[in-house]
Amino acid sequence: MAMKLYHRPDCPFCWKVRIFLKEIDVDVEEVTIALGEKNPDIMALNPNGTVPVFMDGDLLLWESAVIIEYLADKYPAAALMSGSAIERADIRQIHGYSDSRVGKILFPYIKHVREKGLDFLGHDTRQATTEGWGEIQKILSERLGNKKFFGPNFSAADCALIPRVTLALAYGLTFGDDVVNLKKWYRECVKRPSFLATLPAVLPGIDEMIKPDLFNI
Ligand SMILES: N[C@@H](CCC(=O)N[C@@H](CS)C(=O)NCC(=O)O)C(=O)O
Repeated sequence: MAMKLYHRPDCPFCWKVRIFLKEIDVDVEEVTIALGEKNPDIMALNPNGTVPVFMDGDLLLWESAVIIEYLADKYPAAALMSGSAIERADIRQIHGYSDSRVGKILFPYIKHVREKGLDFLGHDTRQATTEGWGEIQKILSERLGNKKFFGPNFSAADCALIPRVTLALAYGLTFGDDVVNLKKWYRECVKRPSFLATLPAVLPGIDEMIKPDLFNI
């Protein structure tokens, strides 16, 4: 039986899984959900009621990090979770940081801009986002050092971070001047076919499609 993915195109958890699926080059049937939609299949399949929801035959998974771990185990040749025990722990750590800390900092800002636009952004959200986003970039840039990617090669951690960073930029945040390593990493990532093939056609609250020059950083 084919694999099936319920997802929302702009959801960073779903987008991460879609990039991963492209990287391992497997076919998956996609069911697309709109922002705010309470899809009855998802409510029946996932006790948390969230996307992504993934099926592979009889297997049903509803946590994006678990989906990624499962696919990495099933398709080890793609080497998205490769390297020594230390390197693999590092990939998992950055993946977790992306899902938790990065998501937590960016979500209130993106939700606000999505619903009300930049003009009405309150002082507290602006300050928390500016400080948090600055700290995140610094930490990630330092973690990268001279490496091209967050793993020994392109990895699950990179899959997780690309949507987060792209959403931050698309909703109006910018890179700091001093995060040279992170900018270099991003320039590499946006060239990848897996990124280009999974870009959402539209982002809620943004009138136009994502502009290609967004990635000319
Ligand atoms: N821990 C979950 C989080 C997934 C999640 O929060 N998805 C959001 C979209 S980005 C969602 O479905 N929200 C709908 C809702 O909570 O009703 C995962 O990693 O899969």
